[in-house]
Amino acid sequence: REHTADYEPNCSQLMNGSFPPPRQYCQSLVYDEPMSITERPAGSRTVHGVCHHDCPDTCGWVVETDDKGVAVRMRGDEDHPFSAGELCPKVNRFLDRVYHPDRILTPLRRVGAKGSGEFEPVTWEVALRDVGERLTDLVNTHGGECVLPFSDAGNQSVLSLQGISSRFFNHIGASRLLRNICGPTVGAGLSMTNGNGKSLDPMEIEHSRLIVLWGTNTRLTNRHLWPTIEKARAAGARLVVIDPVKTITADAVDGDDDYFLQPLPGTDIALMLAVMHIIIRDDLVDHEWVNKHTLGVDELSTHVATRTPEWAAAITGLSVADIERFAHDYATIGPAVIRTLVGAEHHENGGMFFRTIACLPALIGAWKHRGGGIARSVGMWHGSVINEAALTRPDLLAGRSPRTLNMSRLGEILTDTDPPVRAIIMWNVNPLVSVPNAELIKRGMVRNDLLTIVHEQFMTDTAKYADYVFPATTQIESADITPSWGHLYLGWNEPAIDPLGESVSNPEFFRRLSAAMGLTEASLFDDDLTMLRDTLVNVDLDELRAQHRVRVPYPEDGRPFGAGGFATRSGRVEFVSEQLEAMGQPRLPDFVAPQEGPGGPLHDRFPLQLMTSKRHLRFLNSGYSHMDTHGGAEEGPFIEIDEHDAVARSLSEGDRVRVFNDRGSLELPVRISSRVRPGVVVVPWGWWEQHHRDGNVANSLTSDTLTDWGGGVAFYDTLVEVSRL
Ligand SMILES: Nc1nc2c(c(=O)[nH]1)N[C@H]1C(S)=C(S)[C@@H](COP(=O)(O)OP(=O)(O)OC[C@H]3O[C@@H](n4cnc5c(=O)[nH]c(N)nc54)[C@H](O)[C@@H]3O)O[C@H]1N2
Ligand SMILES: Nc1nc2c(c(=O)[nH]1)N[C@H]1C(S)=C(S)[C@@H](COP(=O)(O)OP(=O)(O)OC[C@H]3O[C@@H](n4cnc5c(=O)[nH]c(N)nc54)[C@H](O)[C@@H]3O)O[C@H]1N2
Ligand code: SF4
Ligand SMILES: [Mo]
Repeated sequence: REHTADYEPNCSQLMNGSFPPPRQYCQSLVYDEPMSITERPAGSRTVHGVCHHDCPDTCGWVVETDDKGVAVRMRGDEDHPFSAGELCPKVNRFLDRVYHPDRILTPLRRVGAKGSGEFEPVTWEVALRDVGERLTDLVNTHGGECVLPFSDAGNQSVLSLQGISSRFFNHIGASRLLRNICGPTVGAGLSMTNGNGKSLDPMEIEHSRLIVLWGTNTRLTNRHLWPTIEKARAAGARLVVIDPVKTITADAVDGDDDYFLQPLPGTDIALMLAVMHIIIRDDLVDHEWVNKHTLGVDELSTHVATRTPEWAAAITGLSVADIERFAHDYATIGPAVIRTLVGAEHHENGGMFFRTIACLPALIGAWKHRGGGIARSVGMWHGSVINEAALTRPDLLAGRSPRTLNMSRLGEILTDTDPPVRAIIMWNVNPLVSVPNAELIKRGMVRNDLLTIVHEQFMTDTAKYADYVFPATTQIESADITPSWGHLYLGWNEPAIDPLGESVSNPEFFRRLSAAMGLTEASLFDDDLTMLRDTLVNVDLDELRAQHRVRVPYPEDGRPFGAGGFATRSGRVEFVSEQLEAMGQPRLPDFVAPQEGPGGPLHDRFPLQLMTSKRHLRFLNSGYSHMDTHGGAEEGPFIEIDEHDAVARSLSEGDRVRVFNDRGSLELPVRISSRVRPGVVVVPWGWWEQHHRDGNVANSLTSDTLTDWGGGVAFYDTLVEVSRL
C-alpha cells in the first residue's frame, strides 16, 4: 500500500492558512486535552473501537496500525460481552473498505448532468465558498425551510448521527426530517399497548424456554445473538420462526419440537388474534396478572371470540392445526419470549402488528418470568445515559416551528411539496437505493433548481445526483461513542488512523458548513469531546474510554415489566386503547388488510406480493454491494418465485424477466424457489443501479404508502407482475 501524503492529518493544510479555521476546526485538535493521542508512540498501536453500522450487534473491534499510522489488522474484540471476538462477513474485511481505491478523498464538483456521475475534484475552500454562498442566499431569500436535512443511520454513533448537524439545521430553521424508515413504527405500535417500546435485553433470552423469532431473520441480521439462542436451546428451549419467507433463520428449525410458520406477508395480526382467541377459549390466561396489570380484557374477549382459527387460516394461509398448536405452545411453555426487530413494520398495518403482538405476553403473564416478554430494540435503555437535547439543542430553533417532512416520501418531497425544497444536504444515507418509490425520487433529484450536497465515502447512486460531494471518514478515522439497539453496551470508538485524504467526520463537516455560511453561533463549533461530555449522563467519558464500553442501566432482576409499571395513561397494558380511538384507529387490536395487497384494487393487474428484505450475508443495507469483496462474492440480483407462479408464466430457471408495476420496472433473472409461497416473490435489496441492466433498483418498485401510524413505510406491501423478456 502507498501511504504517504494521504495519511497526513487533513487539517494541516487548513491550519497553515489556506482556509480560515473557525474555533475548533481540525479533527485532531479535539484530542488536545485531557486525552492526548496526538503524540503517538513510535511503532504500532492497538486501539479499541466499535462498529458504527445500522445493525443491532454493535460489535467491538480492535485495530492495529503500523509505525506509519496505517491500519494493518482488524479483528473482533474478544472481551466484548455480546460480539465476543467475531466480526460479521460484512465488516471482517473493513480495512478493504477503508483503503478502497474508490473512496472519495477530496471534495468533488459536478461537471456532467445530474445522475451522470461526472465530477471534478476541487479544494475544500472552493467547494465551501460556493456552497456557503448558495445556501446563505437560499435561506435569506426563501427562509430556512427551503433547506432539508436528509440522513439516516449509516453511522449510528452519537456524533456521526447528530453531532453539530442537528444544531446547524435548528439554527438555520431548516425543514425537519421525520426519520421513521426503520424502527419508530415498532415503538409506536408497542406504545399503544404498553405505553412505550421498552424491551427485554436480548441476552436474557438465555433464560427463555420458548423462543419465537417473529418477523426477524436473526442468523442474517443479528448474528451475534445466535449464540445466546443456541445456549437456551441447549438448555431445552424450543424454537418457532414466523416469516413469510423461508429464511436462513427458518432453516435453523430442527426436530419435532421446533417449527416454522409461513403466513402470507402482512397477515400476522390475524394469527395473533386467533392465538388470543384460543388462549381465552381454553382458559390459558394468567388471570392474576391480567387483573392486576391490564385494561379491557372483557372487551378483548368478546372481540376475539369471532377471530377463530378458521378465520385466521383463511387470511394467513396457515393451517388451523398449526395455529392451534402455536397458541397452546405459546401459552404453556415458559418463559416465552417473542424476539422481533424491524422487518414486520414495513406494512400498511405495521403499527397494528406491534400493538397487537404486545397483547400476547400480557395475556399469559409472560413478563413476570425472567426471559419472558418481548425482546426488540433496546435503544430506550441507552437513552437513559444520553441527553439528546444537549446534543441537538432544540432551543436553537428560537421559537420557530419548521415543517416536518417524512423521509420515506422523498420522491413526493422533491416533486410535489409547497413551498419547494431548494437545497438538500445528505449524509449517512443512500436513498436512491434505500427509500421506496425510487423512480419518483430520481425525478426530483434531476431538478436543476435543487442544490444537492452529499457527504459520503463512495460515489453511491445518490451521490451521483449531487452538485457537490464531500469526502467522509470511516469509523476508524474519528472518535465517537456508539449506542446499540441490540445489547446494553455503549461503546467508545477510538480512532485508529487519521482521516484519509481530505475526508472529514460528520460533525467536522457541519462545523465547516457553518463556517462557510458565516454563522457565528458558538455551539456550532463545539469540539467533539465537549459535545460528548455535555451529552453523556452519569457516564464519565474518560472512564468509558479507558474501559472501551459501559453497560447501560437495566433492571437487576432482568424483568423490565416484572412489577408492571406500564407507561400508558392507565399504568396498565391497554387491550383497549382510547388513544388509538382518538386517532381514528380501531380501539381494539384488529386486522386491516393492506390496500396494496391481495384484497386491494391493484391485485388484478399485479397479482404477486413483492418482498425486498435483507438477504445477503455480505451486505449491510445499501453499503457494500459495490465492493468486489462483497457484491462480487454474493449471487444476485435475482427474483425468487414459486414454481407454480413460474409455470403459470412459462418461466424457467435463469430466464430474464421484467418485474413491474405502475411505479417502475426491473429486469432480473429468475430463480425458482421453494422459500416463497405461491403469490409471493422476493427480490434481494441492496444492489445498486450498476448491477441491473436497466439501471433501476429494487426500490424502483416499492410502495411509499405510510404505515397506519408511527410514520413508517410499507415497503413490503408492494404488488408486481412478472413477464418474460
Ligand atoms: N426495499 C427495501 N428498502 C429498505 C429496506 C428493506 O428491507 N427493503 N430497509 C430499510 C432500512 S431498515 C434501513 S435502516 C434503510 C437503510 O438505508 P441506507 O441509506 O441504505 O443505509 P446504510 O447502507 O446503512 O448507510 C447509508 C450510507 O451511509 C454512508 N456512511 C457510513 N458511515 C458514514 C459516515 O460516518 N459519514 C457519512 N457521511 N456517511 C457514512 C455509507 O457509505 C452508506 O452509503 O433502508 C431501508 N430501505
Ligand atoms: N446482514 C445484514 N444484517 C443487517 C442488515 C443488512 O442489511 N444485512 N440491516 C440491518 C438493519 S438496518 C435492520 S433494520 C435490521 C433488520 O432486522 P430484521 O428485522 O431481522 O430484518 P428484515 O430483513 O428487515 O426483516 C426480518 C424478516 O421479516 C420478515 N417479514 C416481512 N414482513 C413480514 C410479515 O408481515 N410477517 C412476518 N412474520 N415477517 C415478515 C422478512 O421476510 C424478513 O425475513 O437488520 C440489520 N442487520
Ligand atoms: S455490521 Fe453488525 S454484525 Fe457486522 S461487525 Fe458491524 S455490528 Fe457487528
Ligand atoms: Mo434498518
